[in-house]
Amino acid sequence: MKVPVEADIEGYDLIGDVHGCYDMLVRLLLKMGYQCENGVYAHPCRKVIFLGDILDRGRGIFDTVRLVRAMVDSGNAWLVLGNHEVNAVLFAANAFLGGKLRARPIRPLLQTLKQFRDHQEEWRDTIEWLRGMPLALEFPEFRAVHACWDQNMIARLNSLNPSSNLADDAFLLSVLFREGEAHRILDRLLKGVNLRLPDGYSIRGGDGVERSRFRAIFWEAHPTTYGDLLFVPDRVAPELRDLAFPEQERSLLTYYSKHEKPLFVGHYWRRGAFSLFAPNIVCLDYSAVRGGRLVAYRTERGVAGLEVGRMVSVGASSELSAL
Ligand SMILES: [Mn+2]
Repeated sequence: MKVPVEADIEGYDLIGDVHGCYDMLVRLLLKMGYQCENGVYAHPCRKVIFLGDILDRGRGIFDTVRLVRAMVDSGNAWLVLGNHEVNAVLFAANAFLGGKLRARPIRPLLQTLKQFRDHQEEWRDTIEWLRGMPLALEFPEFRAVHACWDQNMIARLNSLNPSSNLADDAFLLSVLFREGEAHRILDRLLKGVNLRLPDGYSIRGGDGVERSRFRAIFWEAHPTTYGDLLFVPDRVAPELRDLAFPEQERSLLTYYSKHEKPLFVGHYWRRGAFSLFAPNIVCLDYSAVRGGRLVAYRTERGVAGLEVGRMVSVGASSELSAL
């Protein structure tokens, strides 16, 4: 979805995966000069863009949803969907159809459903609201998507489903049934490039689980080895790093060139010191819900190029007294 120039906005504050960390979200907004008026956080000349995955995992999911909805509905924020929001919408659609379709992974969603248990009507309404939120946003000066901007997939999405959201029943059902290309498009935009490792190899995730698939980077112009494609090459056997990536799997990759507009993503559970993925790509998910930091990037109109110095963040409650 293309967003025109918003004349009264001097800059945007893009916020990574909140995952129900309501207290951190409030502190981050206050730190950036947003104020709560009539129940809505607002800034006189700035706007928030949530990069998805506001749901699941944290203790304050219910309050987070209310806060985000109030900001979006009053024109003080945008939200692009994350894989956790899509999961929730698919779960609801599946339940509506009698729960007979393909089972979806729902474990992280249980925390969300629990917090909405006494607010069933609001939950149903939230699902309908999420269906109207965009899967990707293109602003005049930058782009925002939950995990990966794949121009071919975005073009296919726009032709299959010009509204670029989940409002259309037929589109939603094709995602749910995993028919056609709809689910592949959503997987790419909301989960990134996930590829199979060669037989006999595995990679240990940040959660300690061994996996036979890996997340591939999408900002390398000419990757030739697995080492060129791995986010965390140090977690695999050295000989795998040097192993040639098979030519026939090259079509599964995508490349976001350095000449494209700056791109903001969440999703990747980053840790430690802030850094850019590439000169024009930054991930703002620093594992807030797992003891990390909730991070925002503050853009300024007319300033091209990304700088780590424009990232602001809050940590867990130990910083509470600092405010
Ligand atoms: Mn995610």
